[in-house]
Amino acid sequence: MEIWNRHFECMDRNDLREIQNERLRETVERVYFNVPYYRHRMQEAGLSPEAINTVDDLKRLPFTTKNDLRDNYPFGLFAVPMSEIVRLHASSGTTGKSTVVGYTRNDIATWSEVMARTLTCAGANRNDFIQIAYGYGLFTGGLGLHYGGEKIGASVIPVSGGNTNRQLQIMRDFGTTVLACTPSYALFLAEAIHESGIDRNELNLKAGVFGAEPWTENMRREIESKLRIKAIDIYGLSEVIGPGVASECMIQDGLHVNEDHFFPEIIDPSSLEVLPEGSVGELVFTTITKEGLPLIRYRTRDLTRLKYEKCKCGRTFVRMEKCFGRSDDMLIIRGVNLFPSQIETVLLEMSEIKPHYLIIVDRINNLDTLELQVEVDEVFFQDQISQLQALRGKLQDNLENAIGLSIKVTLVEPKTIKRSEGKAKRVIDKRKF
Ligand code: DLL
Repeated sequence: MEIWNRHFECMDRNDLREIQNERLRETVERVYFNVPYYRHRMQEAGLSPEAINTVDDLKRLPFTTKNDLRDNYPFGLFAVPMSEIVRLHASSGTTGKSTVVGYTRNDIATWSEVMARTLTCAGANRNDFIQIAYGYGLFTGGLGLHYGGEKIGASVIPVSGGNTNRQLQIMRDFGTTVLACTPSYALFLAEAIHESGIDRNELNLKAGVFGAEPWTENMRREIESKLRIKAIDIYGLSEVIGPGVASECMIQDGLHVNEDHFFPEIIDPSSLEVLPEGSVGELVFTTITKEGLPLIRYRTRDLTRLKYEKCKCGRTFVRMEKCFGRSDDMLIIRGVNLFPSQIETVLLEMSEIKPHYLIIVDRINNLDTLELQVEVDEVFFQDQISQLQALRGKLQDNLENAIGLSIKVTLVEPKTIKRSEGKAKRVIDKRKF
């Protein structure tokens, strides 16, 4: 099994700790002097950069959240002048105040490095053809995989997401060996191959690098047997760098975190205390080499557990388990992040609609579907059908503009959506994770 960067990926953990401590000190100093937000937060906590010497001191520092990024939209947490930024991405789903991330030239080099490790973890090398069916654009999936693929010298096919017939044609004609997309799209493609009558033996596929949304071991088995490939789980988030934060190796027993760049902690999402080794909790990252947007103790909201034993593959980096879920209400639909509050905001802006609603998420033919049932105001419900249809159309347009996803809207009579006595149940997620 090849390892892209044996020096770091198999490093003695004591030596790694030294490097992490040194890089953390540099990062803390950088944010203190270059980002007023962090300077104020540290001053409030009575901390100067000298107070942070080792990763054990991290727990004294305040957390950073998605809201902090939004409050400082778009570039307020950047630690370098814009002339140093060579790339911007933004997290999917939200319009207006989305979270914007910036990369310096060195950050792009780091990203390519961690993606080269990720692809090598999946057994890819310069002889491979990597079909990138993650979306290109502001989403980090497409370009992240792209730079990693080029770095290992593979033949990169930047087809981007969608257009299934074209995906299949390319897969067969170009001889794709590694497929990169969301796990749900991989299953969708598997079905499409079956229906198209293409014989699996005409394809050269051997592995897939799947992530950007939660998926289960069952889904993995299904993808592996339908496509006859090794399905590798890859994890990341835009704020930290994009894909490339952690990746499974061929052993498929946890995802190696690129700890020389991203320092992980596990906290209790309610008490915010750091939990003992091996506990399940919320994953928090401090970036220790990033220049454009360094983040201190960024709360991912993803729930998992860390294992520190050395892996059979020889890598010594800590492994995170497959994500169990999230500690907030964010949904991931066709790879797009969606908070129910985004839908509510649109509803509250329209007087014809009552904010009694239900969001129904399902997975039909391996593709996520999104439906909104919403009550119409009594007065409007008396209207003619054509007027109701116009209202439905307007609501659908407003929603699709706001969330960047197609959604089926169903108007229902006043008082038909079940009222709840406790916490309102706004979302029914029928997908089996
Ligand atoms: O999804 C980056 C990415 C692209 C990762 C391609 C892997 C492959 P965001 O759009 O910012 O970034 O969404 C980040 O997606 O906090 C998790 O909740 C979820 N997520 C990402 N990878 C996985 C995974 C990209 N392998 C959010 N398993 C994260 C479960 C995942 N959830």
